[in-house]
Amino acid sequence: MPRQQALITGIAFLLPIVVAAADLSLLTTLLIVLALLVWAWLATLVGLGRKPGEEAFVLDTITASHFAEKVRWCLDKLGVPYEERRWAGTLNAFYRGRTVPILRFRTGRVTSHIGNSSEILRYLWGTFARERPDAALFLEPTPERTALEKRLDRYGRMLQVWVYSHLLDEPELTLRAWGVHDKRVPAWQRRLLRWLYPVQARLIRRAFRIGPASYERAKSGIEEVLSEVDRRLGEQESLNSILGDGVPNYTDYAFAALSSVWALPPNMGGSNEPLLDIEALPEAMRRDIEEFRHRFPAASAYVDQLYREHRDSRDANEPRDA
Ligand SMILES: N[C@@H](CCC(=O)N[C@@H](CS)C(=O)NCC(=O)O)C(=O)O
Repeated sequence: MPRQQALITGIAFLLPIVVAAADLSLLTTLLIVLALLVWAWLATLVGLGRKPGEEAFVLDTITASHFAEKVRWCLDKLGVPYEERRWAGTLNAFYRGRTVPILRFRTGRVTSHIGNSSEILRYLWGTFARERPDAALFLEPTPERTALEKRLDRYGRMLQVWVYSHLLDEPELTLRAWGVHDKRVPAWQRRLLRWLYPVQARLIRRAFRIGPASYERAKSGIEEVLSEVDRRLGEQESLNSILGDGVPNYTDYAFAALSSVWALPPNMGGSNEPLLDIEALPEAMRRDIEEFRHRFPAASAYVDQLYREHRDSRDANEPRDA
């Protein structure tokens, strides 16, 4: 549905150009407008007519989004079926004013949606704590967990600054992360993204104020969180949970998912190969990654362990690279 609406809106925007270029008559133009209105109306009716329960959850994502990975991981752990819809990176933010992940679900006859990974997790807890109490226990938002989650969300934002500081001057790598080779992203978006790259890169630079000072701030903020996690894990006998709960909870999955930006696990997003090859990364980025691994061995071993033992290759058989 959202893609169909985006398509109808796109056509409506392009229509004046088509009318001028093809010198269409008033009657033809009116008929096209009428057809578009009927199409939009039918799409709405089909949505209303769909039985509740069909397409229970739809998760909007982009190829490389550590915040989307956090929600995806928790949905997988919860064991609820969902359909993932991948968009090309940056298009949602700068042309629709939305970030991913977005969770869409049926509430009665209508479809509702929530953005922002932490709010999505609260919704899942609210819904499944009663329906599947055992399976949902890892989502319980205790005060300790929500306090850690806030710091982890800041860590996620600092990682965005860090990764873009290293990658924006490497269009091919950035475009790969934004999904130009990902067959699950619609082909028209992948093509559009290639054309728009210089604009998108500028917008990202401005949005995150990319520069030497923001890079330094982000890197030291990242190291602060890694040091805290490393210390907490070091105090425990086994690597089971940052907060010492004995078994991983959603903050552990969030930490690993957000860290996937530098840990580059082979099965990020339930896939079966790393999104970016470490050897292909800019040297300064590789140096930072080596430093994170060297200075924070328990934290980085924990990310690897969680990806190895708690992350399935859910969609390993789906087509991925074009
Ligand atoms: N606080 C938000 C942050 C989400 C966010 O920054 N998402 C990025 C991807 S990691 C995004 O939507 N980028 C824009 C886009 O790709 O269109 C959350 O927790 O979900």
